[in-house]
Amino acid sequence: FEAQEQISHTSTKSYSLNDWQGGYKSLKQEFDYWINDIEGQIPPELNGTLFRNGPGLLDINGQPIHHPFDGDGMISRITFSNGRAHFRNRFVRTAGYLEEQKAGKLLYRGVFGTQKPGGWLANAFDFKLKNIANTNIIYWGNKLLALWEAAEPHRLDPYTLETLGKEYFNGVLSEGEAFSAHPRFDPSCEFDDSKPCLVNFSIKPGLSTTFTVFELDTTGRIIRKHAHSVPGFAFIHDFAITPNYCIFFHNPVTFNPIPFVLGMRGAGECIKFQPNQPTRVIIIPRRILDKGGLRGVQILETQSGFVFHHANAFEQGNEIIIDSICYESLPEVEPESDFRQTDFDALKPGQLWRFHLNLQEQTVRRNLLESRCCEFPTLHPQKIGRSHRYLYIGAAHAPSGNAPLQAFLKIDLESGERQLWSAAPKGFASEPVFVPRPHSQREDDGWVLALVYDASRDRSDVVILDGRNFNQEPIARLHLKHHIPYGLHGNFTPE
Ligand code: 3ON
Ligand code: FE
Repeated sequence: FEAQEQISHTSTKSYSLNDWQGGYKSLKQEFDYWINDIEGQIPPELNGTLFRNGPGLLDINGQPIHHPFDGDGMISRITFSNGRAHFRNRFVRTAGYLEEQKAGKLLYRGVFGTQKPGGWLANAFDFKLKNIANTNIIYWGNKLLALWEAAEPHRLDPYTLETLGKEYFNGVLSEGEAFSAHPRFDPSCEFDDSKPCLVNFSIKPGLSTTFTVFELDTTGRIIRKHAHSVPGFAFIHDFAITPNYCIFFHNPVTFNPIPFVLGMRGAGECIKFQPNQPTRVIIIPRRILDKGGLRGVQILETQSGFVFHHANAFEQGNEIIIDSICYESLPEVEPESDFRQTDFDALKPGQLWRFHLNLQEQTVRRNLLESRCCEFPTLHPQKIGRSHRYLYIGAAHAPSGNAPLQAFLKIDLESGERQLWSAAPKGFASEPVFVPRPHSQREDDGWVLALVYDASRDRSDVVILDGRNFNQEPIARLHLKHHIPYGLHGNFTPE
């Protein structure tokens, strides 16, 4: 036992917890400037805007929040234009953000355990949700929308990032109705003369769960909406699409609302992973010929596991193939724990798996594609719903074990080749976004854009990596004047 302890003490890590923690501080200031501190050169053909969303505040006027997923949404906008780049960030002026900033204190409980001061008595029977608009940001149908999966989108001005109000898509969404933070962009929709469309969903949890699927045309109009009810409580953060199907992973979890009701835990802290129950894969046809009901919906079973994010799915013969980041288990968010003290070694890593869903035999077969700890997969936008050769993913520096993201990994599914660029020991990674080079043919011909927190300077960089030569030093590294707290998702809008 003593020998073992010594090994774990002397083993060198690619990061220090103290450096990692630096990326989870609030950024209260809103900036607006041309980026002048640049290493390398911004490709002149890279024109457009990278929008990013994520928690901007990790405290409300000094009162720490319990989990980063409870942080108020802050949008960053990096616009590339003829070799130059401009930065701007703005908080989404949600009703809750404005109220709390005015009061100078926490007024809302968060889903992931943030509680109002005053103990459980001050929190019991308070079911109000603060729509924090912190998870994703998309530009679709001439609208810039900040998304949070449990409520409606907020619309922002794409240039100033001013909050314009909540978006109901001409009354198709009702007050408070959810619109998930993980829409998928179908580059060529078979039902709409091969025009692009946006597919999204919402989850209404309960004893049974209602899945609603939305499809929006290029003008931003909701042109298809259908709902399906499935037995059991579900926590579903993401999904995947193919030309004909939506695929959801119904993770094996149970929900005990009592500690939430009594003010002792956030709703998200009442979710318990069930390692001995199967994952159910729910396949909903995108076009329901028979209106409503469970008709056409297929449910397959596979091993237990927890999936937040899917990389992509496609149809092949009788199968749907789907690549997803799967965790062997999901730790509960505990009221007494502090995410700032995360013991990475005690947690299971997310790993990339391929699932073959056989619709004929109604079976699922899975195989591990990548054992390195990874999260936030992305790919060429034209490959969404189609078979893909390359994936780009945020990854740990070390090839095994669980650790914070410090690198980016390119996976070539055809040759098996891997390319990795690591920002360790002082750099911490986030979601990569792939931007195709204009008029390119090859699937990996483009750039990968990402924010990297640099603990050595306590600031963040925008890195531009070459999609083809991914293990080389970045083409450009844009040094921002400040840090950006570790974020969630974003998208690139070409000029
Ligand atoms: O009954 C409950 C009601 C409710 C409103 C059920 C419930 C818990 C599902 C729910 C709300 C869920 C929400 C609001 C979920 C929000 C999730 C979120 C903001 C982010 C998820 C991120 C996932 C991952 C994998 C993040 C990884 C981050 C890193 C690797 C750090 O850099
Ligand atoms: Fe996500």
